[in-house]
Amino acid sequence: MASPTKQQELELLAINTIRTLSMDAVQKANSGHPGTPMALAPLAYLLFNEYLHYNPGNPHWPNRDRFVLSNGHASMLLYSVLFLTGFGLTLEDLKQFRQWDSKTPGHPEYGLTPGVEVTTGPLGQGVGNAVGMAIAQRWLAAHFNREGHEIVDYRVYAICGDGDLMEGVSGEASSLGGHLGLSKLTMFYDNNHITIEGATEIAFTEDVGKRYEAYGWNVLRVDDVNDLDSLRAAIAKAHAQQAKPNLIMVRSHIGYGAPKRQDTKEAHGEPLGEDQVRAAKINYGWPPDKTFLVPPEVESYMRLAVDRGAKLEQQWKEKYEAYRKAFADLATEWETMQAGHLPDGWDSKIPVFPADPKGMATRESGGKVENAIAERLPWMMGGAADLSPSTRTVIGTEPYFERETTGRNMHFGIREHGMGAILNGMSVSKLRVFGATFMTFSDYMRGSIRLAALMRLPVTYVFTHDSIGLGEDGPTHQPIEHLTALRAIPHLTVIRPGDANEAAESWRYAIGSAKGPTALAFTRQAIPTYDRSKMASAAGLHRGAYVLIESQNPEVILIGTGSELQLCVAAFEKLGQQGVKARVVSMPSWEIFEQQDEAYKQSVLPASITARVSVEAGSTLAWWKYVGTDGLTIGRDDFGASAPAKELFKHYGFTAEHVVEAALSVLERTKARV
Ligand SMILES: Cc1ncc(C[n+]2csc(CCOP(=O)(O)OP(=O)(O)O)c2C)c(N)n1
Repeated sequence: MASPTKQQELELLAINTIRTLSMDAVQKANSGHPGTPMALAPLAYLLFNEYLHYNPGNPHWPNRDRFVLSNGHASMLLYSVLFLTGFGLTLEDLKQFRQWDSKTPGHPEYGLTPGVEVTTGPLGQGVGNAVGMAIAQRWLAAHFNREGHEIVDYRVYAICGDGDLMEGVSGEASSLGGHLGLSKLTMFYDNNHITIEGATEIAFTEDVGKRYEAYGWNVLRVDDVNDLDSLRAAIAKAHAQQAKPNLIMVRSHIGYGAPKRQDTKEAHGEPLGEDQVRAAKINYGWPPDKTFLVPPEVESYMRLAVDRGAKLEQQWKEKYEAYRKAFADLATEWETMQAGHLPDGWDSKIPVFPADPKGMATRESGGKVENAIAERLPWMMGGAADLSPSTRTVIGTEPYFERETTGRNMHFGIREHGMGAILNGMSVSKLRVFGATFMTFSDYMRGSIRLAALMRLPVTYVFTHDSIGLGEDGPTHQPIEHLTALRAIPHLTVIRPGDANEAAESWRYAIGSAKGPTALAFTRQAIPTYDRSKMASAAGLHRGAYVLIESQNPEVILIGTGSELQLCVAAFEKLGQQGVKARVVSMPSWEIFEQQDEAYKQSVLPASITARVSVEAGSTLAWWKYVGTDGLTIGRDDFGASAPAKELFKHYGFTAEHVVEAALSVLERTKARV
């Protein structure tokens, strides 16, 4: 074999720097995952040094290539490379791996570490995110590029492991990615045959390559991750075709170079121990007693990325200036979108719904409002998991996003979890996105919703059929605990509007005000549209809860949400006829209400009125927070049944009479105490 060239020696030195920094950081933290960074260092080196277009000086440069580390436990791989390429991480940051307040947490976190495109760790999600990013890339290119003015031409790269590809969410997203032919996406599969419990053979024996071929991906194989030329050849093949997403299956050896750890499950998630760290370093030709060693020639070589990146962005900026001159309106749109702002007048078409005792389902009113916003918000995009005729979420004027077309409607297929992860990838790409399904299936996408919340992404979920009120489909389809479970997710705003005008405000909030994801809970069944000249304005929704209607000096408060608000209004009338003074509070969103100041909260739910009844067709578990120990909750803590909605409501006590009864009983209770 020919002796290595100077360049090859430098490359190997850089790769071993990535390896040893990762090992040392894990060892110092005495916690983390050393094995995969040691194995994948050549791939990360190659991508960041030869392929990815990025600017460390501006990690937000809009036309940068995206990189997703779906196997987020290998975070040190990414941190080492981000440090070496000059993203602003310091050696000290690496030494603080997994420590309080550091920029190098256990798993990569979006918004915390420059260069981290998405939060990963829950396996499989990153694959969905990458598919979403590739969808967004294609849409943005189609929408903004003009002949001779290609301002969007980036690629999306991802690395994933066995765990990612065992998770269902990655299969869902990959299936859709293949169907759509997302050729700008190149994903590397770290085929190392090891997971936490041992060899993958214990639970994962399918032919992954064949599976991905069946999904419609271009599958390539590299026998040894250390063979940079083979990697280069595979990437060249991937880039040469424009019909399919690429899966490059790369054989690697976890814990590479550590004599007692290589190819073992222990290498996955345990620090190597001082002995094995030393032994691996000796194998790499590294000084065994030096820690966090960065050879100066490696640092200056890898830091070339800074100048390279600045030049790339500068070239793009020149291109963009020409674009701006030629297409001023599009450029304004692009800049507004990139800044995370909304176009002027984005909400000017939102309808006001006239009072109507028969009313309409909030899925219906919600659909009209969504369309009114989409008309004025060109980068709003979304779809349903094969339920759009029921969720009413199609943007009426738009084609679909398909292999050959780039409309704003998506067919996600029956893939709720995949939809959730894809939405996150689209959202970090600056699109304003929504995804719809029946509320009961929000469970299927919960993992992705939680990550949207963790990342504070302004994704909107449209969850229709939001209670037993969906009727005949029965208990499998009737959400019970879902509202409570969704409310339990930090930074997710749940809104359950009580009539068409609240539905309008709920969308206005989701697009205009939300600082994270919003779940909109819409009914299947019609509910009355209130006469707002006689009741408070639906704009009260923006305070989470508000007094809808009341008698002077009320003694009892009826709190309702969604379809049960009408029961509170009816009970209010009946109580009035009996001389009982009540207040009806519409409480579409707990989260928004919690953000109000104490004075406002007290004005809606004064401590002095402890006679309170909540009415919501779902779990009562958390309602005690608002009704207190004197109060009563009317809800449903058991599964529903298959029957017409009206009958279910009657059987389960969702009637105005029952609300009246409860109100009288809490009043009696509180009066007895006085
Ligand atoms: C959804 C989810 N389930 C479980 C885990 C815990 N977990 C972290 S890594 C891992 C094994 C991953 O194996 P592989 O992808 O082969 O990673 P490698 O061992 O190659 O680093 C598991 C089960 C997780 N992070 N996410």
